[in-house]
Amino acid sequence: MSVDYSEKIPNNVDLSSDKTLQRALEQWQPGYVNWWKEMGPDGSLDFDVYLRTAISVDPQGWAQFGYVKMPEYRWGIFLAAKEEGRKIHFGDHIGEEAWQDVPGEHRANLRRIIVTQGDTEPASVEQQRHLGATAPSMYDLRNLYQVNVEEGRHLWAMVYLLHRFFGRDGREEGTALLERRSGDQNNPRILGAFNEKTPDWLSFYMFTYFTDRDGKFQLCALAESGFDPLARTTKFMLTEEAHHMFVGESGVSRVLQRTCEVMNQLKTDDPLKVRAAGAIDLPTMQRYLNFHYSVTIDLFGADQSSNAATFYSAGLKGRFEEGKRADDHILKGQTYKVLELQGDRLVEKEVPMLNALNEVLRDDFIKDSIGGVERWNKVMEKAGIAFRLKVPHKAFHRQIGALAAANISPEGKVFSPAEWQARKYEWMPSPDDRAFVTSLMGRVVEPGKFASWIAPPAVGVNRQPPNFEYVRFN
Ligand code: BYC
Repeated sequence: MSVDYSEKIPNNVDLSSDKTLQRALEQWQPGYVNWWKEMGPDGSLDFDVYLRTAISVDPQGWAQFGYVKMPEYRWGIFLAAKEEGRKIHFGDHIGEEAWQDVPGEHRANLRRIIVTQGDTEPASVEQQRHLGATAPSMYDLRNLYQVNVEEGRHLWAMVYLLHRFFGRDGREEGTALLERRSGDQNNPRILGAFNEKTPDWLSFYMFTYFTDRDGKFQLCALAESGFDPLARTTKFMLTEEAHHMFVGESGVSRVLQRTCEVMNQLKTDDPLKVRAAGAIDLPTMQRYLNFHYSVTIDLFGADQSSNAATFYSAGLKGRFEEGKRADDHILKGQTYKVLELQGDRLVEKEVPMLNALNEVLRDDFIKDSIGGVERWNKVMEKAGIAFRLKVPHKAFHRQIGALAAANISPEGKVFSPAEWQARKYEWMPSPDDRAFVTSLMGRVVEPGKFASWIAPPAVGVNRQPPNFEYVRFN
């Protein structure tokens, strides 16, 4: 499964044996590079960046590190190895051979899933494009660029599927993916969180912790797909996603570590004193967490969705770790609990599980997210500080699904719309919080130096020493 780098488009799918497809993708390629130059990391075209590139899709052998100018990064098409005799293992087609081509009756739904997934990838690059100007260190700058080039490759992964399996409309969707823009009034990205700004590095770490984790769960669900090429491409994408979540988890952890150092040095828990010392106070960390968590759990869609039921029963999108679950994998007649607002109370109600599969995946995500928040709390515990972070109630600040109409506090209490509005900046970053965080964002890019508000990482990328030159600015 090694990658052929002699081709214009590196790939492990024997692209040269399908000239029509190769030509179509080679025609899309310059548009992609133009998009990168216009919407990719600002002012970085000439930098040499210490990046990893896939050399094979085997778990051990895939990363190779070296200096690359990002517009010349070898984006390409990598599918995980084919599993011979693979069968569809959930839904109405359970037990049938996995599809190597798109079944006609599921074409529209599959295209929609692939386009939605593909749309998030360039969106995140657009959201992050100005962060290079305020990097807290050269190490962090390099990690940002690594995340960005890999999101670019994830777009390639989806565009390959569109071109290879969806003919003309697939090619049109491929073009449209380069035309929508994050936050654009007239032509926005498809999902809400991908039209929010990522204006500062705290937002970036929260985004890569929470929102890239939505990526993990959605990709895991798609890696179960009965449409084998989708399963194989998302399997490989997951190996890249892991690094993005690491950037988020370790980033937040380093911010907390620095804050705790300052609190202990000054023997204070007064947010204003912590801020005056150039660190980010813990209540502000909680408010950022509340915001990113709530916009991310919206990405799982409505709590009851006939689309979700169709995707599952048709064998297009499974559950997280579908293969490890001990039930009938058809789910007809089963139920699941979702929340509903009744008067001034949130109550649980049993609904058909097939319709609640967005909620099932959201709940799996929530469990996984909490794990990392507990690891963050260990930083405070070790420093002897009593403050603990926690994820807000799942009904807090929702815009999608039945709970969008409710006004819920992070503790899960129901408020009137006016009360909720009056208190929202206790719970989410206020303009003042954002201005403070922005004020800390000066650029620190000398090798081995770090901004005042973040601790250095425990180890360097690819075990490089602390003062390693990750980016050459030329
Ligand atoms: N914002 O029936 P519903 C990643 C729409 S992240 C705006 O619940 P469904 C990454 C919905 O489209 C992973 N609109 O929808 C992370 C529908 O619209 P229409 C991305 C929303 O289909 C970081 C309507 O509301 N991958 O990879 O069950 C960096 C009714 O909703 C939103 C995927 O999402 C929203 N948040 O569920 C880079 C996987 N939510 O048709 C990358 C593919 C829903 O009525 N996508 N709507 O106009 C899917 O599986 C599904 O499309 C969703 C939505 C789970 C997202």
